[in-house]
Amino acid sequence: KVSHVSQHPIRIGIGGYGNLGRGVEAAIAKTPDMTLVGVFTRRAPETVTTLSGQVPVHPWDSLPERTEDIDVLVLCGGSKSDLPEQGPAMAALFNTVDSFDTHATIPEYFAAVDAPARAAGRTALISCGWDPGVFSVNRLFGEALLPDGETYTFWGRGLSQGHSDAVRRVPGVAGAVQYTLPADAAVEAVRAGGRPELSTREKHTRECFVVLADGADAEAVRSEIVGMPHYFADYDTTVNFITAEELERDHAAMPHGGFVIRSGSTGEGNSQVVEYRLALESNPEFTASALVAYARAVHRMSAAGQHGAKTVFDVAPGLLSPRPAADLR
Ligand code: API
Repeated sequence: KVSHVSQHPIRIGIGGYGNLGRGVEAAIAKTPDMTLVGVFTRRAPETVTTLSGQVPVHPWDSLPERTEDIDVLVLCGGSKSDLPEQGPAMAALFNTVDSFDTHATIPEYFAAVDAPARAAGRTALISCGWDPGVFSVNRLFGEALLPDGETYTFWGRGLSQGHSDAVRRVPGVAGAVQYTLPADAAVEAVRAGGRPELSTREKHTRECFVVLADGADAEAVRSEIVGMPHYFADYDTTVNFITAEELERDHAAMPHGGFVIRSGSTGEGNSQVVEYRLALESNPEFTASALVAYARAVHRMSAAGQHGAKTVFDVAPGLLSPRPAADLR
């Protein structure tokens, strides 16, 4: 804990306690200026064990009674079915941060969260994490600094939480993980300063490992996965069926990463390549680390009267730091 941090730590609530919720707990343990009020869960609270064992666990339905003791509620649910419901409802009660990551429907999700947040005088930062989130900011930097150029995002090889969650919600699926694989030759061509035109399908492939529920029809499950809009329809996807033991034994780690590359030119054609790279041993812990840094900014923006839905583009970088502005200067 450092001395220049305010004596009043930012009080954080965790909404939902899966991989991301655990990551938020771990991230808060490493921040000097935040304290964890509790975990809120739709499961029976006594069945939830937190990492530290020290965090109180409360029923989700008790959240409306806690509006005075939580500065920022970090929503840790999935984009497929949790956040579309929880995001707007919680933005009417709390300042929130979430990691809504269905890129194509971010505009409508923004609108759904913005109205209740404005009406309640709350600040709701949506679609934060690393992509969308930190990668989005790096794409913007690349495009603003090098207007004559192309932007490329490559993910993986790694385990996408969003896609894994979407597969787990397919009827007949008892467990699943999804790996995103970048097309290595395309990555190298872009790094070398090329500007190839690459379709969604040419940049990545997707590989699923699925445990079927008892009596489920493998072919029906496979076709529902590969045809899923936003998640798989635009990619070549392979689905491998495995046992629950294999899922646990071979797929417990959750690595991920990737690159944002802006390949551009300035002046009379000097090539300028900018790359931002992530190599992550734990995708959810890094996503949670981003959510926690942005929760600090949300707390400050709310105190400054900047209400409504926000995205990472609306957050000044200095607000992410626990260090005061004068110290940063
Ligand atoms: C992928 C990326 C992962 C982005 C990170 C995060 C996640 O296809 O692997 O769901 O893990 N869209 N949104």
